[in-house]
Amino acid sequence: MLRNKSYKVLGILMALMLFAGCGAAAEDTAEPELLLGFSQIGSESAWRIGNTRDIESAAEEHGVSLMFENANQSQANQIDAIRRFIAYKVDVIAFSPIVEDGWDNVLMEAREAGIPVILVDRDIKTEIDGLTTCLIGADFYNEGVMAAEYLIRKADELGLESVNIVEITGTENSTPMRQRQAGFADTIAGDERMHILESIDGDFLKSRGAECMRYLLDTYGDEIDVVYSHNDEMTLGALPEIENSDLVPGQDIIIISIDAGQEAIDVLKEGRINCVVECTPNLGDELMETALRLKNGEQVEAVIHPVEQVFSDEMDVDSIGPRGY
Ligand code: GZL
Repeated sequence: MLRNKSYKVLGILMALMLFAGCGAAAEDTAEPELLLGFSQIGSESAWRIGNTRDIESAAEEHGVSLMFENANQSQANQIDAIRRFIAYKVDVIAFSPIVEDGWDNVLMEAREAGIPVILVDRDIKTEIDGLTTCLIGADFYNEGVMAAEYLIRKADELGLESVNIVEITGTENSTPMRQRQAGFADTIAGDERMHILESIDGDFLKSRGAECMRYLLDTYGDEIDVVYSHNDEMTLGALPEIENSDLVPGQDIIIISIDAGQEAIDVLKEGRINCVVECTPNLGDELMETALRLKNGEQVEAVIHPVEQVFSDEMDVDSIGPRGY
């Protein structure tokens, strides 16, 4: 009797395993819940590389099938990628526009194809309503405000009566460049101590940051009290140029940067820069959750800003943990 019973149990167990296996197999071949086309600007900075990494891992975690294209800093490549996504009939298109202008035609094609578009990181300028459904990205204006508010506190602490500033900006006509510049300028506008000697386009690139700093040092020399740099890459490019001019960054010149990647936090801890405003690259989860809501016909918020903080020599910098980008 025992033997018969064990055969029956064995048969039931094998049937259950077979069913589970089929289920798993069926699950593996199930259509992905969402096919998302994403056009990334390029790989110009640690921030951008961190943003890409975060989007790819979020797609995996959310079971989203991701068509990812790197535009290598070219708007034309981004427009081509969006047209490929339309031809491929993806469910949702997302992209980080390298500059704000020149998107109307391709986004009208996406709208005619019935494919919703999410802006990631940066915004566009358009006179046509309804070309995009949502912007997921930092409040760059506020980043500029936080940078200027730090400088005003620093000038008060040092008792400075006049503050000469040089500004190394990000890519001209990009949202972070326009808004970081405006937020900073509007905040110092009422402070008669503050003078911007010159703003120069560093294109968010380390090499350009070095070139800009070399030009500014040749032009203004030790008149410079502050460098306001729109991202860490350009800041890290500028530092050796300052040191080669026998000036001590963080002491002879106040250095303010934006992004707060690991390298910038490391030089903040060394005292070579004074303030880094955070701009988180970790937008992947919001992107996937928003895209899934759109696929399911749900309403989404028009703008989603992550919460960001300021790291500076006003705090215990050794307490700042790993940044992950
Ligand atoms: C900001 C992002 C900027 C970063 C730069 O959200 O658009 O582009 O600040 C990056 O590092 O190149």
